[in-house]
Amino acid sequence: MAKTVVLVTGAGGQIGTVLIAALRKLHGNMNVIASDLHPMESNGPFELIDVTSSVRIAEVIRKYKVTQIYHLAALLSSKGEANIDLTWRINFISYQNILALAQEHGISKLFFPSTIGVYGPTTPRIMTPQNASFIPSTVYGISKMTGELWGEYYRNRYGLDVRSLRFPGVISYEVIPHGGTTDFAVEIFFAAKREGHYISYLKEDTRLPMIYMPDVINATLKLMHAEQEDISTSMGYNLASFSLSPREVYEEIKKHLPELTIAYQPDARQKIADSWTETTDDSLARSDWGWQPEFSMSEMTIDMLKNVQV
Ligand code: AKB
Repeated sequence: MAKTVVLVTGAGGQIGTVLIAALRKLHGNMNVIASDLHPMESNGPFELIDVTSSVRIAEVIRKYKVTQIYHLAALLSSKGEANIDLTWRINFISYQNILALAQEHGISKLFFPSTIGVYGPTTPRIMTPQNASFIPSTVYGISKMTGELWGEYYRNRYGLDVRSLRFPGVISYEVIPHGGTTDFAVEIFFAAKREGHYISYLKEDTRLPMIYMPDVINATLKLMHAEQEDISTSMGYNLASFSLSPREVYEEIKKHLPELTIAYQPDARQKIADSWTETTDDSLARSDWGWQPEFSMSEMTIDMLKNVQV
């Protein structure tokens, strides 16, 4: 059997930082190539890659004889609106190139992180189905939905094994995310420990789907290790864990840090959050490959407060 050699793009980001460690545990440090636009610490091979250069990606695939790709590099929803052309190039054109390279170089599996950002104002807000009316209102959502469709096309036309998840807002303590609409759910933990006060850029009752990092890693690895015949789609699987609003997470943290205070000053991100949904139906992920989240909102809160370093 051929050795598994994994390339991870965007390895310095919120998910990449933690996923790299999990993949290296599984496949060995030397068999997981971290790559990012900026230098980063790495206890294994690292390559500087600007994902908009398909020539550079091809070079790295050839150099290490890469067999699997996790393409994490992306601009998130809020930052994406500040430069829509660059976001389209990074989020979609680079992925389109990677699909073509995967086909050309016989890549055995490709992971594409999608997002709740693919939902839009016409999408049912409660228990969003796997397939519904998805008309995203951000370039981030448009690029990710197009990416999902392109991945499904490659699966149907060329048999490429593309796997994808629609991640909710990701909560973690290792790296503070920037440029997203769900960032408040991480920022509040750091602010709670540092200043004892948080100013939320969303209204108090804006509820969004969220997930804790250990469940992100579990879901990704479980999906990527599922038998190919159990994967019924290369579109992103809906992935649910818990939902929370700024007030709900504030009240949960307050149980442990009673001095915490909060103020609400909604900004442009409110409009993006309002176009997304509150809860999602992830029954397809559960029945296809046995998805089951482990962390509730209260368990996540306890773990975050134990681990956030300020
Ligand atoms: C964002 O807020 O843009 C991301 C996401 C939900 O995909 N965290």
